[in-house]
Amino acid sequence: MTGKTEAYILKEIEKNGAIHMTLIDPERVTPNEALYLAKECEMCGSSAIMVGGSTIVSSAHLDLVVSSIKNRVKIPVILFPSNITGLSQYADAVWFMSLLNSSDPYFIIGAQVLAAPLVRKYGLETIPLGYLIIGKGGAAAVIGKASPIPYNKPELSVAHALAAQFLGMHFIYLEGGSGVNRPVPTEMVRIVKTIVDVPLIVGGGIRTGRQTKELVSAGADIIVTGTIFEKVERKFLKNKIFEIMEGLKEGVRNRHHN
Ligand code: 1GP
Repeated sequence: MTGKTEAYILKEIEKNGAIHMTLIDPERVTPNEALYLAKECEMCGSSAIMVGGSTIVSSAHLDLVVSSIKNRVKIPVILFPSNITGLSQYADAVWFMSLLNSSDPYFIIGAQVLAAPLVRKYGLETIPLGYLIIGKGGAAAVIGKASPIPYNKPELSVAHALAAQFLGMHFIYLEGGSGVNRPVPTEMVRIVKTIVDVPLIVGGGIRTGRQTKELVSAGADIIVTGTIFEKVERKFLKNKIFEIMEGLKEGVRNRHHN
């Protein structure tokens, strides 16, 4: 069954060719800072706010961050949990995700079993997501005990993504790792997109409009950025968001020319 947030995401992709989501790590911001960032991103055309990080120290703080965004921003807030502590009843939906290349069953199905009753109690919309860590993978690779897929082995990404699709997952996320120096290779995105039917999310280490353009023109349906908006000075934030959004639009236009 497709919930309201998922239907909105699919419609946005259909309408725009590709969309952007902003990732906010609740551990790195106050509720006010999160709200400021979410409002700026909404104004500049981001389609949703994702909230999550590799470590969640306080569930109470996560609740404050999510509810402060929810109160003032119209685009959906989607949880991006690294563990059962990443849930909040105030969000619109949760990426109900399995780390496909973890060597620890906890991150493939264990955490999901523990989280499911709470997700139901909170009435959160679940969006099934196959999550795949590529290359170095940053903190997510360490926490999730991933066997990262080498950059030059796109066929391994294809095999994992296809398995996720056959298991019924609605989206595939190619994760380069938050704050890494090198995003997922465009060639890998291109090959996965050619073979896999479900929408493709790409994130990790994306800092420029140019990188966004290349990944979108290779076939990424959703681009996620987090670190770059946290790091840029406030006076340059709007420019940076516009740069990413422009790259996204150019990438879509580029697809039609290829
Ligand atoms: C991390 O893919 C996301 O899970 C975003 O990465 O923080 O590098 O933008 P960045």
